[in-house]
Amino acid sequence: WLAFEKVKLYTNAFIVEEGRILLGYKKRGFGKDLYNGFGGKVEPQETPLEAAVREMQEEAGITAPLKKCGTLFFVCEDIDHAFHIDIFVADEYTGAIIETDEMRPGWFSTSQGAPSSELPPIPYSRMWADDVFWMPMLLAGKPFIGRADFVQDGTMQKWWFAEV
Ligand code: 6OG
Repeated sequence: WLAFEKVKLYTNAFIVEEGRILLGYKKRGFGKDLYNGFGGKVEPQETPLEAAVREMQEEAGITAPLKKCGTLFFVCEDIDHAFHIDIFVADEYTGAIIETDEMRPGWFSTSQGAPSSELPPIPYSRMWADDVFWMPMLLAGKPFIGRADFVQDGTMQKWWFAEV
């Protein structure tokens, strides 16, 4: 496992409803050109839940009754801090989904390979390499935890994920 010196708190949040999941195409910053949930850094005065709700509003324009469903820990060789990411999910939301400077939201089918769905399948090949390991647990409503270490070229070198 890679060593790290500091840890920073982040959030990542998803809407999952009626056989579909809302992902955002990241237009800038860390994880640019990848699909992900909505989220970012937890500010010093807020709880992870408060940060998750705020980031969902800022990046997708919607308000959701988010619930924590997982905890992830990432270490990147070229970044001096490790990422502790609380993962949240909601099965409803209010407001209208909007594209922002940071994210282009889109719906994807949660039933992999269902030919009847008009939505595209979850685009794992254009997501962080860890996502395929824990996304099935998120979709199944099972709480999860895990760690992944990424080397300089972005390859996931070592990982461990489990239901809790
Ligand atoms: P901002 O830079 O937008 O926050 N994030 C990761 N998500 C996954 N699935 N895998 C990773 O492996 C990640 N590293 C960071 C946390 C960054 C957003 O990206 C997530 C935040 O939601 C390394 O403020």
